[in-house]
Amino acid sequence: MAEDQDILLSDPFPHVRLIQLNRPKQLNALRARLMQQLQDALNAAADDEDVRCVVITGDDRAFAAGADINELNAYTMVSMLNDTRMLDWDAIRKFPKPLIAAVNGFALGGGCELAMACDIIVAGEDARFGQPEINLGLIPGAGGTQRLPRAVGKSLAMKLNLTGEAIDAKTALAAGLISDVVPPELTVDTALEMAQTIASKAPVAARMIKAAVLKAFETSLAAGLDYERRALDVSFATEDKDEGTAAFLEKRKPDFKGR
Ligand code: CO8
Repeated sequence: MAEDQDILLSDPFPHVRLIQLNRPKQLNALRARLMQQLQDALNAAADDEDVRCVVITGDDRAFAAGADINELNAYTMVSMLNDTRMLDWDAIRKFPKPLIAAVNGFALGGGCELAMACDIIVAGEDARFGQPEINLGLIPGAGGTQRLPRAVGKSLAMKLNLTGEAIDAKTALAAGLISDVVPPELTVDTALEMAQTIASKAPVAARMIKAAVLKAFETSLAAGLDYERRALDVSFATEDKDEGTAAFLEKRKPDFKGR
């Protein structure tokens, strides 16, 4: 039954998978079970050749209000050391296909980190992004001190992490944290439309572009440019490159197969 599932899966358009976090009463707090189901869903989407782009969303009130504080309350340092949840976060980090977060309402703590682990964030005007872990005597554990400064710079990242205060979607857009702000009722549709556009492009190239852009955050410019060049060389071995260039010259739409 749907209520038993912490996440809901659907394929609303060809090649597009929608993952909806499904703990509305708890503002989609990321309990271990939800994170495990999310990992399973992403692994399945990664293995499914038919899936070319994935959208993760919550509901009207919250994308996710962070880790489940009931679980955190019971945790000790030793249980944290033994916790396998980081494997779930690794599955998100290593997900090879384009991943879009469609955020309405609260994206706090682990919820903000989950959105930031996606490749693109589309937000409703009512979205709120923040890292309130400091209010719990904790620090972020899935990128709040690492991805946030890379996205918005040191000063705003420090402010959010040290004050625990959230920013609205307009501020997040101006800071470069997100790509689009839309009326809340259009957030998921906008993300799905973007996903369809991405899914209509060459899938192998899309994966390579994702990997290359992520490299930009992890390496020197020279090493990143070398990586990009090698990936470009490899893209010339794909059937999609033959199809894409031929379609342009024949003045028709390309039909990419992901090969
Ligand atoms: N965990 C558990 N339950 C939650 C959470 C949460 N994070 N957030 C909200 N809820 C529950 C509330 O307890 C409440 O339950 P009930 O109805 O049974 O009382 C229900 O959701 C609705 O919440 P509120 O009544 O509080 O709704 P409000 O609109 O008044 O407030 C807020 C909304 C401001 C979002 C408020 O709920 C809040 O501050 N939530 C906590 C936000 C937070 O501190 N998040 C950070 C958590 S720590 C974290 O994410 C660390 C990440 C580390 C990642 C790596 C892990 C291994």
